[in-house]
Amino acid sequence: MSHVKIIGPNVPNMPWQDRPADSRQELPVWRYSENPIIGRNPAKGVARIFNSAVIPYDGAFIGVFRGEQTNGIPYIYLGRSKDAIHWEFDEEKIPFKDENGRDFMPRYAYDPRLVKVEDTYYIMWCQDFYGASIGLAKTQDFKTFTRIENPFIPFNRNAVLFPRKINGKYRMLSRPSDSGHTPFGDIFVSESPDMVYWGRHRHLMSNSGNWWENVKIGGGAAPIETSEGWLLFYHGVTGTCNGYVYSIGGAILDIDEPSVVKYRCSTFLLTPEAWYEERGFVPNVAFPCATIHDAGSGRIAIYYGCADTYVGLAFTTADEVVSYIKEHSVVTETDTEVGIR
Ligand code: BMA
Repeated sequence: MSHVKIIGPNVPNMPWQDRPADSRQELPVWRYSENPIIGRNPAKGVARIFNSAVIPYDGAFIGVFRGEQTNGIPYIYLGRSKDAIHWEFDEEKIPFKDENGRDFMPRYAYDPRLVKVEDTYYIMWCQDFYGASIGLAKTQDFKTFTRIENPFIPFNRNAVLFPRKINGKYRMLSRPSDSGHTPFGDIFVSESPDMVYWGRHRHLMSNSGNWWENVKIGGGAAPIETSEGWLLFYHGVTGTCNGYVYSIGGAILDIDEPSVVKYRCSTFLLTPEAWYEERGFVPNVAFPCATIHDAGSGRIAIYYGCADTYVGLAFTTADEVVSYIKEHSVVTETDTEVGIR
């Protein structure tokens, strides 16, 4: 019996696996036993797929996938699946058009997110705009993809749209950064009346004193609306003598004023421990980009990039993860204030 309600559609055909009986894990999130769900060389001309986003569509599932081409340049590919575990990818890159109907192909495109607001699906990713910045496009049928103007100036990464308007406005998380492997970074939330003009920027949360997220943080999956507030899975990064380590964190944001953090988990929810998270092109990366969740059962499947090489799947329930976040919550002034100075 679920106490924390997910507000949204029922998706009874979502992927699911019960927590293994022999799990010694105290954390509320557990890995799919058949991970990684997408292995190396998954499509023609694509060496690796990771950091990708999926969504229920037309009784099945569709997704936007970061495909690292064999020339080393990342781009976004469309994939389809009946069970959200086994995926087939289009051979061609997503054919964006601009608003005048002209072909548009970013020089590179990575870490896409896919979010439905009302009857439109929005894709947001990182691309070159005289420096790394956010690219944005919309589609209603996954056949025509209209690129909308870049929402923010460089440098910025990790854009994540909320799945509904809040007080009549679109809201988007992003992480202002630098031109390289940014050694800092907080999450901000911006609003727009029309997906074109963005403003009323608010600070959401900073990197924290928690060791696992003490270098930078960035938005992950689109926030999930629940009876406790917006449930956000994000990534938190720490630095070691061998490079960055990316873990998955969790927070609950105020439903009407999402720049206010109600609860923020002081421990990670998942950190690189499995071979496919520890070993790959960039070791020790767990990078969440999407969830599929079912309001009826409260089940949540988290899609995350593993070691910049694979896609992994992990599970939790709204009840378990929200209670855990609340029990382990530590919030500071920069979390709980509205975030304008
Ligand atoms: C970040 C992004 C992610 C990547 C991560 C680890 O800066 O580029 O795409 O997963 O680094 O390499």
